[in-house]
Amino acid sequence: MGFGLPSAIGAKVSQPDETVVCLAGDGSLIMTCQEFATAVRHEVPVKVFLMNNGYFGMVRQWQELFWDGRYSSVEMGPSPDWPKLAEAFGAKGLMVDDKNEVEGAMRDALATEGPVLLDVRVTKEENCYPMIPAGAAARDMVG
Ligand SMILES: Cc1ncc(C[n+]2csc(CCOP(=O)(O)OP(=O)(O)O)c2C)c(N)n1
Ligand SMILES: [Mg+2]
Repeated sequence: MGFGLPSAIGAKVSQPDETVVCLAGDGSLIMTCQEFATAVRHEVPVKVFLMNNGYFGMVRQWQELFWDGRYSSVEMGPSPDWPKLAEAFGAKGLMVDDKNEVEGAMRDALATEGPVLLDVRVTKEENCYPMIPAGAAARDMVG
């Protein structure tokens, strides 16, 4: 967590002719979003696609499936307005909340010059599979 944006900046600096996209969760991006300042300062045009579910989703899923839905410290609470946050650093901020518009929004983000954040509002409690319960073996994975 938090590794995506800084490493995307490094990847783009080392491979300037390649398109570099960072796929990040909201819990992860909040840890290092200040690096938009670095991307803007050094003109590194990384594209960040944020999967914004308002949760530490992997941990929430554990609590839903294995702890009877007793959520603790997994809701992000008052998250920033992500596009505004990107704009505050001098990057471009975009948002999409309609799944029929995601592809177009991604194309727009890729076509926009400079560092871009695309805030993709996803279903808040969608689960990801497969996963392995705590203490279980790989053959016991749920999915
Ligand atoms: C530095 C760090 N802290 C904590 C964790 C444990 N952890 C793994 S996934 C996760 C939640 C991730 O939330 P988010 O980035 O919003 O992604 P989501 O699962 O919601 O898609 C946490 C806390 C980690 N992997 N790395
Ligand atoms: Mg999340």
